[in-house]
Amino acid sequence: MTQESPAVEAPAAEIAQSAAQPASLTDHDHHAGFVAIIGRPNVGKSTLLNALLGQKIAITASKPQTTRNRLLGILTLPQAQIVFVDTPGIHRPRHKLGEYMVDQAVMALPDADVILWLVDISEPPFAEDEQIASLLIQKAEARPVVIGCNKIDLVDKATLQKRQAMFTALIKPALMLELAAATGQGVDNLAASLQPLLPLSPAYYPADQVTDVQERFIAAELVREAVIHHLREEVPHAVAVVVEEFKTRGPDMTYISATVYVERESQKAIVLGQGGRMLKQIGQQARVGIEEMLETKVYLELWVKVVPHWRRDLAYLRRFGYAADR
Ligand SMILES: Nc1nc2c(ncn2[C@@H]2O[C@H](COP(=O)(O)OP(=O)(O)OP(=O)(O)O)[C@@H](O)[C@H]2O)c(=O)[nH]1
Ligand SMILES: [Mg+2]
Repeated sequence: MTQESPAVEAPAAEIAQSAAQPASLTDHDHHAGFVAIIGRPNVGKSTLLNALLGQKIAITASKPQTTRNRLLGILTLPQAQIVFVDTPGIHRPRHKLGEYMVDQAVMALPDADVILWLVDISEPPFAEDEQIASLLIQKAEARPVVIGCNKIDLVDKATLQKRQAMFTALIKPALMLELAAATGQGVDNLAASLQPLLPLSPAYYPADQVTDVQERFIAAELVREAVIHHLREEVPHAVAVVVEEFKTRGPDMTYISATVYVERESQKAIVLGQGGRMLKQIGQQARVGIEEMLETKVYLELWVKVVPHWRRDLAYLRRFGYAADR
């Protein structure tokens, strides 16, 4: 990937700095590059990103279509910098939000040095997996495709091998690896195996930078994650969260005010719950996660508002960060 690519979301100064640093003699065996994590919804892409980094930057859930934006996870090792790109699950979109999500995933392909196709090996390939394989055959070009067989904790050896044959029948990978992102099994091995597939290059990002998004974005995501965990089926899909205020109040207190947007009055009533009890529980869960991230106490204020059909409304998609010009 070139350093001018728009998917390298480092501030211009950082790009200029790394461009100005030619690979020195000590860099001759340093690898750096971008690994796009692609897959259908719910296979464990975001869980893997967090496991690789040893910290939570991406929200996860047992329900599909959790991730909505591309998100970088920067893993700096002694001899490599692997920039992982978490992407929304590839699915058949039903509205503009879904189209944006799938676009985010597809757009990560040309910018990647390596494509990590993550599959859920506890299930046979879905129709979506077949579509992804065709997409990769079209778009991967010379990039190595690595198949990551996730959730090996859920299958026996014989099933694992049978399923691996089913996936490799769809596309011939450069490498196939087994892992369980949720337990950490095989995660270090995955990073070590990807390293030599990346180009020789100096690092793209400072060694202490872990992601390209701000704490404010992750805070909004943690509220959305709490909504997904507490509410069933359709409601989470209709939710967007905007952090309105994010203020440091003293050395050990952050004040955050956020709005939870839904599409219908009936959904607002569900998010609020009897006497506001559901919103309180959502707020409590989100607050704990945000406090862990910020390492301060957090005062979190949540509001709920209705915007009919926002998932089909470009102006609101833009406002919520779900438009191409994010
Ligand atoms: N048993 C098991 N569950 C896992 C593993 N990895 C992830 N999961 C679970 O799978 C579910 C989906 O995980 P996510 O990381 O949100 O999946 P995703 O691919 O990012 O999903 P989308 O963002 O919707 O595309 C969660 O309930 C995870 O805990 C694993 O190795 N083993
Ligand atoms: Mg995800």
